[in-house]
Amino acid sequence: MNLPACITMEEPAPGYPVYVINHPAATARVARHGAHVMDWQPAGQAQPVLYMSPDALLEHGKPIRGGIPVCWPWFGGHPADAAKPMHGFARILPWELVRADAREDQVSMLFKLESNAETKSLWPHDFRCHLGISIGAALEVSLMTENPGSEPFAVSEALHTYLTVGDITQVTVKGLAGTKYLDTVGEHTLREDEGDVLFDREVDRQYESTAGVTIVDRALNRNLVVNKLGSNTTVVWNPWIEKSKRLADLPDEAYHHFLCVEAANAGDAAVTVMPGGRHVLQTRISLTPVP
Ligand code: TA6
Repeated sequence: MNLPACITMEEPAPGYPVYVINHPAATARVARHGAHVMDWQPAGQAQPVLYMSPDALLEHGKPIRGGIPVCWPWFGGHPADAAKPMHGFARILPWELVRADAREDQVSMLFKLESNAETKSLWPHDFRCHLGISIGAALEVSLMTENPGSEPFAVSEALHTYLTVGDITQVTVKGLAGTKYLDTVGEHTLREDEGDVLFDREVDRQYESTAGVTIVDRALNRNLVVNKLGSNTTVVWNPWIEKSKRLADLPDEAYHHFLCVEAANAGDAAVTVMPGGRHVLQTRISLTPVP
C-alpha cells in the first residue's frame, strides 16, 4: 500500500512494523500490532502527550505498556476463563492497515481486524473491527465493531489511553464529580466521588459517565482534555508504588509520570451488537490553554 510521504515504516523488532508519522501538525508512531497508537506529540508541545514505558515489550502476543491499547472484546479479565488474555485479544494481534491519508492539518489511518480461527478459539463470534485514527493538533481514535453474524454478541471494551504528566501528585482530573464509580482497588466497592480526582495512592476506578474530562497538570503547566463518544464508562488508573513494582514492563518510579483515562464500556455497560449491527467507541484527546 502506498504511504503518504509523511509516514515511514520501521521494524523495532523483526516482523513488528511500526508506522512513524512526521507531519507538521504532530509526530506519532502506530504499531500494526494491536493497531496500537504508541506515541503522539502535537507541534509546539515539549513533552509527548501519550506515555510509553521505556520497558514496554514489542513482542507478538504481548500488550504494549503505554500509548492506547485497544481492549476488546472484553475489558479486564475474561468473565468466565481466567486463562484467556487480560483485556481481550485485539491489542495482542496484528491488524491490517487499510488506508493512510495525509491532509494539510492531519494524518488519517484505518486499520482492520476480522474474526479468524485464532480469535474464534478465544471468542466464538464472527466480527469485523476497524480502528480509525486521526493525528494532528488533536488525536482521535474510533473503534468500530460490526456483527456480520446471525446472533447478537456483547462486548466490553476500552481505548486504554496512557497520558504523560509531570508529577502525578500535582494532577487533578475534573469532570467526574458526583459520579458513581466502581473502586476496584482491594475489594470492589461502589462509591460516589464528591470532587475532583486526586492521586495519593493507587487509583483504579470505573466511573459511570459519558462526559469528557480535563486533566490539569500543574507540573507541566498544561491541560489535557479527553472527550469520548459511545462510551458509558470512564476508567481512571494509576498503579502507584506497589503495583508499579509488580509490572515488569514499567519502571518502578514510572507511576509519577502517567495516568490512564480510558473511554470504555465496562461491566454492566457492556454493549450488545445485534446481527448486522455496529457500534462505535471514540476517544478524542486534545490540549486546552491553561487559564
Ligand atoms: O486500567 C484499568 C486496568 O484494568 C487496571 O486494573 C490495570 O490492570 C490496567 O488496566 C492495566 O492492565 P494490563 O493488562 O495492561 O496490565
